[in-house]
Amino acid sequence: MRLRFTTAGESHGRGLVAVVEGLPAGLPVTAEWVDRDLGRRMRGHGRGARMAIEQDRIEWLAGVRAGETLGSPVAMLIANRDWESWQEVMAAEPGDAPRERQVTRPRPGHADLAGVLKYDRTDARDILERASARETAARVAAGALARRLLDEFGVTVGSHVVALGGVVTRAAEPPAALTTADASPVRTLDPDAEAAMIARIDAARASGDTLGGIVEVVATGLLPGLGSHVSWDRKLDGRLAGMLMSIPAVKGVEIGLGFAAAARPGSGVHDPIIAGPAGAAPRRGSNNAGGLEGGMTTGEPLVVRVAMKPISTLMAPLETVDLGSGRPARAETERSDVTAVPALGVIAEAHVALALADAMLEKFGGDSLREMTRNVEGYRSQLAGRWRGAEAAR
Ligand code: EPS
Repeated sequence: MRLRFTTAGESHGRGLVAVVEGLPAGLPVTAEWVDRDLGRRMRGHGRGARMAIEQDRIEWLAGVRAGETLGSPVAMLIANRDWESWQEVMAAEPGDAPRERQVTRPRPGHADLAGVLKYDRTDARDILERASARETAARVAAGALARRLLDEFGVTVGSHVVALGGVVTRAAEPPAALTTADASPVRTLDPDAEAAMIARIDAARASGDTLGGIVEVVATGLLPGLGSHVSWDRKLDGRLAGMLMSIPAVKGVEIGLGFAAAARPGSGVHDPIIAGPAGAAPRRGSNNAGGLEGGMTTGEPLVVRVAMKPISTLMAPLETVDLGSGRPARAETERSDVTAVPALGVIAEAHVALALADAMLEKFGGDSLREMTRNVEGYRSQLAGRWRGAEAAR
């Protein structure tokens, strides 16, 4: 990987940290740019009380000077405002771990049980603090820097919700601009579905239940040939799917037609290659491939769908076992969200941006933005020259 990132931080600890390494020097960045995506992640009908407490924004810790990256690792801090109420429970220095806020009744579907067994903990808080989807704020901050790099090359990444709680949208045009879906409280482009989704969320909240759904991410402005067919770990579809499957509660990823392609004959799946005017690149008759063939971008929009299960903290809790007594119990009811599907779109965008920026850096390299730009321009003219050459040979 050319673009590496890691995060640290517990949900109710002091804050979250994101470290991004591999960005070229000279990339203009501002905290405002990163904060915009952090703000988008916090919204959405169905979020819980925590989002009214937090006001996620970054503080630069390293790697940026006078509004430009230095080529060194970029470190960002997102403070947890809620830390104020959790300082004692989450204190780092040695001492008796406070008994209040202990979690001993693991929630089915959460990391609680497997985590305490694996890490030999008695309090599932030691697990859930890190397993909490709060950590995705740091991923979104990292993704915002990747998006900034893509932006230099005309690549956009947007998303919208296509299903929530069983309500499915009518086939919609992919979002033309990043912010199109942001106007909707559930980040959907279908107004009828929007009303039905909101009603489902309100009903789920009333009955102590939670909801999952599906988001679609679309990236445009891509050059053909990002990723590679030559080795399994260089295929861009695998890299994208791996990243997207790492988002908490995600259970499925589809590219283009996805699972539906398996039921169609080849003639109904593959996108015809149609000759353009003399000297111009050919175009595709459709984009069922979702912008990827042979593990490489085709130059068509990248279309990826991500499915999220319902959040595992139910206010009407499921059956579990108390870790102390081994006896049957009702699962823990931590404050949580009814759904985070609208936020999932923003988080998935961040991962798609990170995967694409990584693939751009792999192909075009460069220690500075200027060097990378030169390399991109060189490839663009090489591609244009190919079709001009073909015209001459006609
Ligand atoms: C989460 C529980 C809730 C959510 C949280 C994820 O937090 P809390 O336990 O503080 O009420 O709000 O999401 C975020 C804090 C966030 O930033 O997305 C969980 O248990 O996963």
